[in-house]
Amino acid sequence: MQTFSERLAALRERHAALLARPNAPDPRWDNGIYTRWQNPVVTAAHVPLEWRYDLNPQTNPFLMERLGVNAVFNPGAIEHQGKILLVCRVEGWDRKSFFAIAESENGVDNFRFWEEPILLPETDDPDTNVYDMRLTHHADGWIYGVFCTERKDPNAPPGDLSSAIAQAGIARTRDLKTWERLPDLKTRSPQQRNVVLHPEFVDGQYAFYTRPQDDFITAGSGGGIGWGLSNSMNPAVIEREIIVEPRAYHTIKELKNGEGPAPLKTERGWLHLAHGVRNTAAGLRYVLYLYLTELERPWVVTHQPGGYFLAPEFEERVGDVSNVVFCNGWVARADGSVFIYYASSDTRIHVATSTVDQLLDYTLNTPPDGFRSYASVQTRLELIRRNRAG
Ligand code: M1P
Repeated sequence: MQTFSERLAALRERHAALLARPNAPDPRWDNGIYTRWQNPVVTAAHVPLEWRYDLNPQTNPFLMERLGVNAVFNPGAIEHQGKILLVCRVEGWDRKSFFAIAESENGVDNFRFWEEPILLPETDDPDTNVYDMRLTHHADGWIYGVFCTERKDPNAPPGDLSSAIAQAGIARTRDLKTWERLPDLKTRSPQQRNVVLHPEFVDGQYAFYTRPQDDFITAGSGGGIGWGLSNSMNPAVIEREIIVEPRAYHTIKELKNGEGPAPLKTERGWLHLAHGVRNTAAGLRYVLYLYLTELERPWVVTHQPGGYFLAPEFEERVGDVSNVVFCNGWVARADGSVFIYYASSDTRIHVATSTVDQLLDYTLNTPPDGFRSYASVQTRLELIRRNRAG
């Protein structure tokens, strides 16, 4: 039997090997739109041993994991001082999520967590759970993190221990180390999730993409991705919310949709990444899609390719919540490359790489959804006949 120190040495060796593991494009994938990478970039196993094990042989002679981590997923992403930083959603064995930063030089491998997770300040109404931070480096100079804050529904009948209220929490930082908590966003909707701050002022105001919803899970009468303006971030209050990117019958976003990361500014407009959800006999299926909006009026959609941009593939299909891909972080670098950080099945984080040129080509030239099988065949026939005429 191994001694405490032998086991610890073996654990450290395995952990170091995982962190140092090089990544490479996945040879199973080639759609010309983006490159999938072989290995997940951050997983629960990447979390430092000091965060999970009591490393003292006196208090932990069996070298047990005392505070295990269940999953690491749905990261916000930013380029900061030349490095790629992911503000990961780390979920403990106790189901509580918290935020922790993992850093990489090249954005595709060697992600390492900073020494400690973020101890996010609470408001007067403490959050039960926080997750899915969207990072926005705003024109006002601050880096904002807008995230979901979840609390038990105070009006739930006795015995109902599942009903919850989701709202948008807001924090800001300049260095990603010190975080100032601001009041939660106020809107007229009973619940909000997937709220994202637009990077620029619009009509001199802060602008938000929202996702109004009737209850914790279903969007209900909340018709899709919304848009609203606020005079201030402290507090942020949206008086008027309009739906700018609606859900639609028999599409990938029939049941729900939600804005992903803050949109990227391109020559042709604001490029958006969102998720769409539909119901199936096997449960909800989450996929990612792109759309483009006007530069001056970021709430006006100009192009929307039909169907999905990225769906769960291979091992991505299985996890805590299977058949899900979700993205709330991407990074556009000065050389035109784009790193898309997406999570699969609420379990681990992957990267897909592309360029602004490729993503724009895809968004501008992929035919929109025709909403009927007949229209889909017509679109496909046009392609087939053009190719045959060659
Ligand atoms: O479980 C899939 C996703 O479900 C929620 O997204 P939405 O609000 O669009 O349904 C979020 O809780 C997200 O974290 C999760 O990945």
